Amino acid sequence: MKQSTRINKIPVIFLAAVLFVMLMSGWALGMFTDIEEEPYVSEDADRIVVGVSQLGSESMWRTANTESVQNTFTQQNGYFLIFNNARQKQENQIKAIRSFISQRVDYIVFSPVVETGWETVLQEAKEAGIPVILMDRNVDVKDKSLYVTCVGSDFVKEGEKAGRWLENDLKRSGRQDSEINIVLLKGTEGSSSQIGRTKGFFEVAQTHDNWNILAQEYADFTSAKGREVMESILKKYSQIDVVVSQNDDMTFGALEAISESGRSVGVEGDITVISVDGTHEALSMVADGIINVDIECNPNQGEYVSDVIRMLESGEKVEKQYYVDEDVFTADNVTESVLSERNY
Ligand code: GZL
Repeated sequence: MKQSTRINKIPVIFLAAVLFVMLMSGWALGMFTDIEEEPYVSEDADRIVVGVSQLGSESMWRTANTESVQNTFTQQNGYFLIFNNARQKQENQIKAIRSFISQRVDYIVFSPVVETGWETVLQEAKEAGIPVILMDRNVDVKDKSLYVTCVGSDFVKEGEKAGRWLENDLKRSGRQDSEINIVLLKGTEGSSSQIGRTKGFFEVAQTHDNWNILAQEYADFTSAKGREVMESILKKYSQIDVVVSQNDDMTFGALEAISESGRSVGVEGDITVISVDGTHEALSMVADGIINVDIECNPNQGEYVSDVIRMLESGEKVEKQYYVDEDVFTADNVTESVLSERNY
C-alpha cells in the first residue's frame, strides 16, 4: 500500500507533540471524564435517554444505589443510560449535568452531594427543556420548578426514629432519668441526609434534659473517617453511653476504634450503638447484638425513578416528593430471611 508521502516527511516527534497537545486539550475540556455510556446505535432512537450523575462511591449504601440505577435503566427496559460518578465533588456533578444538557438527554437524574449551589445549572437544564429528577438527596432551591420531583428517604423521620428508639430503650432498661452521654457521628456536611437525620434526632433529644450531647462531628459517611473521628472522641471522653452514627460505614469505623479502646458495645456492652442504612453487614451485627438498632435507608431507588419517568412519558401528574419504604431493625426482626433476601 502506497505510504502517504506527507506523513513520511513529517518528523515523528512533531506528530507525537501534536497528538499530545490534542489529548491534553481534550482532557482539559473534560472530554475524557468518566462518563460511562454504551455505544449509541441507530435502533436506539426510540429508547429514553437518561443522564445520571451519581455523587460518588463513598459507602456500601451508595454502591447499592448505583446498582439499583444500572439494573433499572437498561436497554431491555427501554432506556439508554449515560452514567457519571462525580467522586464526591459538586463541580463534577455540575460538569456532568452540563454534558447531559449538551447531549440533549431526555431526563437528568442526580443525587446532589450537598443541598446548595445548584440554581445555575438547574436553570440551564430548565431552559433546555430537560426534566430533572432528584434521587436520594434533595436540593435547597427557592424555585421548586427547577426539578420535577425527588425520590428518596425522609431523613428527618430517620433521625427521629433513632431518637424514639433510644427513648424506648432507656425506658426498658430503667435509665430514662439517668444522665446519658451521647456522641453523634454525622455524614457529609450540608447533605440532606446529614441535615435531616441531625434535625430529626435533635427534635427528640431536646425534650430530654438528661441527654448530654458530648460531641457531634462530621465523618463524611466513610468508614475511615468514622474511625478517625471516634478515636479522637474516645481520647477526650471516658464516659460514653450512646453512639449515634448516621450511616453503617461510619459505624464500622467507630466500632474498630471503640474495640481498640477496650470498651464494649451493643446489647450487652458499655456503649449503645445506633446506626443508619441497614446494610447486610450491619444487620448481621444487629443480629449478633453488636449494633443495637439500625434505621433502614433504602438504596433501591432506581425502579421508583423509572416509575416516575413512565408517568411523565404518559403525561401523568407527579408529586414533588416520593419516599421509599423503610423499616427499623433490631435483633427481634433481623431474621434469616431478612438477611438472605438483602441485596446490599
Ligand atoms: C442516604 C444517603 C447516604 C447514606 C450513606 O440517602 O444519602 O449517603 O445513608 C450514603 O451511606 O453515603
